[in-house]
Amino acid sequence: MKKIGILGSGSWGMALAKLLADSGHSVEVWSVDFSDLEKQFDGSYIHKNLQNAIIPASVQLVGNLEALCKGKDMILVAVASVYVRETMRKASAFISSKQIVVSFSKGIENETNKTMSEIISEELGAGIDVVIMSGPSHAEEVALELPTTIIASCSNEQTAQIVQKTFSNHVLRVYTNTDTKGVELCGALKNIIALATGIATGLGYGDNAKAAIITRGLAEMQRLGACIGCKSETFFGLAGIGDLIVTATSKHSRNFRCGLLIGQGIPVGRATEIIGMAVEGLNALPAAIQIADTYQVDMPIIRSVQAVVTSHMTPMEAGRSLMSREMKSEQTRSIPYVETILDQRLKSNLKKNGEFGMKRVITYGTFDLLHYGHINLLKRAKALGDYLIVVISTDEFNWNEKHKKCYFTYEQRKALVEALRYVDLVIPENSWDQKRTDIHEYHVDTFVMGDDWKGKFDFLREEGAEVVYLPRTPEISSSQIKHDLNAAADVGESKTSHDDINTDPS
Ligand code: C2G
Repeated sequence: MKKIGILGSGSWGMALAKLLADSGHSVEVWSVDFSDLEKQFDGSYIHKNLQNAIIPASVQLVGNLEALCKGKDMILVAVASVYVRETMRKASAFISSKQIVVSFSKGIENETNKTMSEIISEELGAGIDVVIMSGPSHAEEVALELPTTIIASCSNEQTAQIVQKTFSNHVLRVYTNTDTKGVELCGALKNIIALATGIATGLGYGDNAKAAIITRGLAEMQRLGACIGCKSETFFGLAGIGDLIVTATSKHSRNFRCGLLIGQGIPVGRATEIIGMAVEGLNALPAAIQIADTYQVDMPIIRSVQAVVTSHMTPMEAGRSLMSREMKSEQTRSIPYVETILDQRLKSNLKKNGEFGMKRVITYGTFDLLHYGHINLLKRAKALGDYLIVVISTDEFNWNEKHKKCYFTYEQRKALVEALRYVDLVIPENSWDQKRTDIHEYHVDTFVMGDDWKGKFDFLREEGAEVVYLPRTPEISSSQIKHDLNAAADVGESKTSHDDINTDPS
């Protein structure tokens, strides 16, 4: 049984309180409008937005933020995206690194383009594991104990598994994932696509249009995700297509319902008043457009929603403009195209602490006879940021500078390293001195090497990069592999020659 504090008493906060209390956990809920919260309940324990669900009497309502946070195993963040920063700033004094913070809020902060987990980490400081929970999970259905699946995403898989165990029961089936960037991007953008399907429905368009918007909307989400290092498979999972389906089609979806009203000609302000709760798609729009501009990503549906919401287009004009775009193949661009474009954009458009707060890590090596020592290094290097650049020594550099003759050529070593899921970009190492310029050209935040190089690259701190030396993996090295293989070959030869003596009939 865990002690759980929930920040936010809206539909999600209360549905989660019911789910966790029914599972036997100790649950407290905090709301900034505590008196309002008490009035809502007046002991009847039925939430105004969850009419058919009884919240267990064991759920405690708390007005004091410190009391809510102290002594809990987990703190759940279930406030609207626009209140996350302020709430976490106030709570930061009462949350320690021994606790797990679980974010249910979805969105991107306008001024900074940061996700909810980035805001939470910024306000709470490093060292606190933040797990993002996202997926096809309407609060209303969870509160009614209808079967639901959801993702628990964290770069620390073990922490995600703790949350998975805590939340899983006959109502909620939790899957873990480590692509936090992709899960949060999906959680933010799917709300905008849901506005679009609502607008289309409000215009009187049918299911065909809804399906088209969902399908092409997912393609837009995935295109943007590819630019900021998200995993493609995340978009085809619960946080991506799963959440998009329920949000873009369900009567429970505030974004869909708000879009419906707008499509019927009701002004945006009035439509949000009628919905009466946070419409996260509207909150996420400005940042989504800004990130799309930064990476020059083609996102016609999201841009059309922006045009309607800012009254630059009527819903009908937006619908017609989408239908009359230039004809295209549905086939996704070839990988070289994406990589070339991505490489150009990353080089030319990246800003320090880039859009969406992406942190870039760089490391150098020969990576000949790729082995688990190399992979351990690359895995840990990637865990220090969001985007890993690996600089591989060319054959010439190895021969002239390191006096090493590699078994695999540069191109072969590059292909092997590029195939690793931790690696986002591979570039050549032609000289010892390129590190200083690489840090600026690729806007690197963190330089990483195995600790056999400890102290050798501290000077890179002058270039504004963090320098990290990670413990080498013992017993394994490319030269060790070559030595062992040669020794085995010698033994084989001597054995064969020995056998020759035995078997030679002569
Ligand atoms: N490494 C490791 N554990 C091992 C072997 C290697 O952590 N058992 C690390 C090294 O410390 C290095 C990286 O993996 O950070 C690549 O190792 P090598 O391919 O041996 O690279 P090296 O020859 O050290 O070249 O400018 C820097 C050089 O290019 C580094």
